[in-house]
Amino acid sequence: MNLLKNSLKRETMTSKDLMQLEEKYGAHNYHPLPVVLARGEGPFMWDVEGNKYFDFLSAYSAVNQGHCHPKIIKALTDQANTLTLTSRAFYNDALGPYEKFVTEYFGYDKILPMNTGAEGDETALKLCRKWAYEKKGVPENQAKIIVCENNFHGRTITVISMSTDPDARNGFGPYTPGFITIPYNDLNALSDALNDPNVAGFLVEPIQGEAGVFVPDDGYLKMAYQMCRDHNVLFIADEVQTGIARTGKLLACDHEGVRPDILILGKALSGGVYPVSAVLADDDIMLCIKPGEHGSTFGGNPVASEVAVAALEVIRDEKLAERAEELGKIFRDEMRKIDSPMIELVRGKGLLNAVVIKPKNGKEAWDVCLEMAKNGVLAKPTHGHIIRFAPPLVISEDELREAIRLIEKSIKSFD
Ligand code: IF1
Repeated sequence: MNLLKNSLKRETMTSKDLMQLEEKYGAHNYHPLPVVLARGEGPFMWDVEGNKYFDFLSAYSAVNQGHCHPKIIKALTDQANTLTLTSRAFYNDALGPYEKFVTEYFGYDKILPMNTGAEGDETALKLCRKWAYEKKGVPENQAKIIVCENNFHGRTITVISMSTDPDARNGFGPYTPGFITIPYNDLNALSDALNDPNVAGFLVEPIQGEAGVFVPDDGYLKMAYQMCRDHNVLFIADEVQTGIARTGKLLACDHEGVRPDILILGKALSGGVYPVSAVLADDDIMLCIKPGEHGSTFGGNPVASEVAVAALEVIRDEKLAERAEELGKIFRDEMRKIDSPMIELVRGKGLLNAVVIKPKNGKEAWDVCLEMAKNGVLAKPTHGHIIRFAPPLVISEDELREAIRLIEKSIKSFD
């Protein structure tokens, strides 16, 4: 505890010292793996003692382009040395070019720039409600939005009002009204819910990330989109985690040829170097929001704009969607070959994958993750029995195969 009183010299501090600081001075809203990271490059990270790890979380799919990608870092530092923030009270010379670039890239009329994923979701909900009153003719304050059980859309009060996860929700009421919850991957339930004429939108993750990388049946998104269309209901895709090449296509909705009415992006939109999120829609919807009705101090700032353009160029130039598709197949094939009673199921799409762990002798997913960390692979358990595997998409095939060998060694150490 002396350490906490004396001057803090970061270079001389051990992992243990640094973990103690977080424990003492930080809120206890996380339970991290006991690894303290100090550097990252491509698919790798190093801890303060210099141990090297494969990153198989990618900051929950934010670092798709790899850690400290030189092109994105150059965009960040160049712009940071020039102009960082003006607010939207004035124009800036980076926002317009970014808006043109990003709308052409994803094929929408307009973008509304925000910072975090949760803000993107909040923005989409506001936009959907506004559209319902102005265009669909829903009576004032009656709009409803359909959401799915086991969703994850972030941490704000309204977003957790849509949640069915007790940890995310309990103790934070009262909740925002106006949501109808249906089971995920259930078209009959959607069909019933759509009969309510005040329904304005259907908000869905194309693959449920937090739920444990739950991939819906083939055709689910396409049918859901069609049903929404038939009822004049907006199909809103939260691609904060699944978007930007992670699942083997630019968007996970692309696997089924679905073009969402409202698209929410975040995380890898900046390659993980800066909080950048976005809501995309066509004029008919986006222009329902007028000046003064929504915004953010930081949204659309020059640094965010330049970083996002660079991050999206890297995705295209390095063909990261194609890589994710190919490497994802290898990952699932190789993981399914591992002969261990602890591997119950391997699922996923592209490089967004999960392994369902069957506990053995009291050892569960958390213990497997600790063992993997010891062997040089970082991944995080979710719901106690699932491990998510999502490396940066720039990982090479040889590196991926080496990581798989380390994962296999870790799991087999419990035999
Ligand atoms: C945390 C999970 C992942 C998201 C989708 C919006 C957001 C997220 C589909 C909000 C954020 C993160 C947040 C992170 C944990 C993480 C997560 F396990 F909780 F579910 F990725 F799988 N939509 N997901 O996945 O974005 O406001 O955080 O920028 O620690 O809460 P944000």
